[in-house]
Amino acid sequence: MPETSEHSAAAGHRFDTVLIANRGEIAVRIQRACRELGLKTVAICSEADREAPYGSTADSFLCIGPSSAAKSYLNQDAILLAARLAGAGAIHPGYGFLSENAAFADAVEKAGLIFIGPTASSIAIMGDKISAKRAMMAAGVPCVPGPDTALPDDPSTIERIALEIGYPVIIKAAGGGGGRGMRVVPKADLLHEAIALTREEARKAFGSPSLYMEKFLEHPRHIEIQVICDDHGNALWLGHRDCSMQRRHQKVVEEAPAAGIAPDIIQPVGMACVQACLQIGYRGVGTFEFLYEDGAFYFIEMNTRLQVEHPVTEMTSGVDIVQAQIRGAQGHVLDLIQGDVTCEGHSFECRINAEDPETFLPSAGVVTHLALPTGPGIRVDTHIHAGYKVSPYYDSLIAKLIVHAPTRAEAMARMREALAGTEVEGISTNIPFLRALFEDGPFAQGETDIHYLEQWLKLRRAA
Ligand code: MV4
Repeated sequence: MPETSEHSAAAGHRFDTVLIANRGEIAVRIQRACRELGLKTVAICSEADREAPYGSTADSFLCIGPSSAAKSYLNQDAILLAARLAGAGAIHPGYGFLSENAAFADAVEKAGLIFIGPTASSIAIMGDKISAKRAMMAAGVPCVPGPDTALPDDPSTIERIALEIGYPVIIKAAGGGGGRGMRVVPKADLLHEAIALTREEARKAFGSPSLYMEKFLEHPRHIEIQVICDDHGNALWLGHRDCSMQRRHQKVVEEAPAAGIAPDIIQPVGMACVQACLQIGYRGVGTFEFLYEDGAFYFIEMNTRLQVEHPVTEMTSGVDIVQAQIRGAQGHVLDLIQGDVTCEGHSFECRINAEDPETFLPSAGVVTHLALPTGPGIRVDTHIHAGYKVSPYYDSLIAKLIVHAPTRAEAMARMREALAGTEVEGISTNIPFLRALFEDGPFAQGETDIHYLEQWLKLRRAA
């Protein structure tokens, strides 16, 4: 057989050095996966992160700009220059920052480097929530009732669409996502004003006035499906997660699997996601977000990046998602098939944030004392240590506490124990509030939805 580029890629020669275009716990996580695969790493930082330990454990470390993310972690030219200077053959974007920026993925490939993620075209399709929905409907993924086209301008046509869907409806911006640019319309006489307001917001925030309309689901859970695809026509789903426990679209606790969803209910949804990946030629890791209400799943968005909460799926599936993602980018064929994927036990993740317990504003300062839990079934993903200075410039996530146990009840008990063994002093954190949440009865029973945490916080404050 002739030696094709595909075969040499399968032998792992596509790159030997990875630039990690991120900071914090995910920079540490990705670096670890690279080393385990025998790859060299290039760390980058802003001026605020000069002292960060992830810099000294990398093979090279470059400061690429001032503290402001716009001038450092979002500075595409500076990152590409750093990759060239340090001899990186690939760039891992992590999550946030440039991870879902199609223009960056394109610029990386044009510079002759590998973007460890989907193609720029897949990112662009999923970035436009209308084209994402159209692709999913075409692939047989169940979606929220409503057209997979942009709302027209004609008022009477719009009214007819809303009546067909049935009130309440929700107006969403095509360029939105993650909770930005949307508005609920409870009844017909509020329709046109809601559309006008959302359109103006969308024009300003996303540079596009394009909107779409869906049935508004009032009490759904947020359930997502993790997929991983190689460049050779193979796609797998690695189970599901429940991410309903969120406040203002920031997830606080995630778990895998979602409680109380029978395998035969989720199975066809997972298979539809796999089918959709094959149909759109998706590569890399991805997450299909669904709303789940009254026993049915409705697709809302697809995330084309590695997610913060990937560890709960790693714990239950046994698959190292970051390693698999990097190997996929090297051109390797996925080394497992769907039949090999099992979901064992139950996993929770708590996001530990440096924030004020009352106002939720980021709490900057020096960590004067740190104790982290250890023991069977406990994992901590973090970049901090005693003496670490939490800067006010970035996301307040300082650690992820992850547990795994045979059953959901045992995993909850293990998380209580892990939280009891976690001490962070010098800055404020949400640890007291996470401890209280893991004592909550309805949460223990799995009786939550996307509104539960905010209602619980409101009641707690009143008490
Ligand atoms: C919805 C919805 C109800 N009905 N769409 C918010 C984030 C974005 N990913 C989509 N979001 C929602 N879309 C329909 N048709 C309710 C939400 C929603 C939500 C979704 C997931 C997790 C938390 C949420 C909090 C408020 C609203």
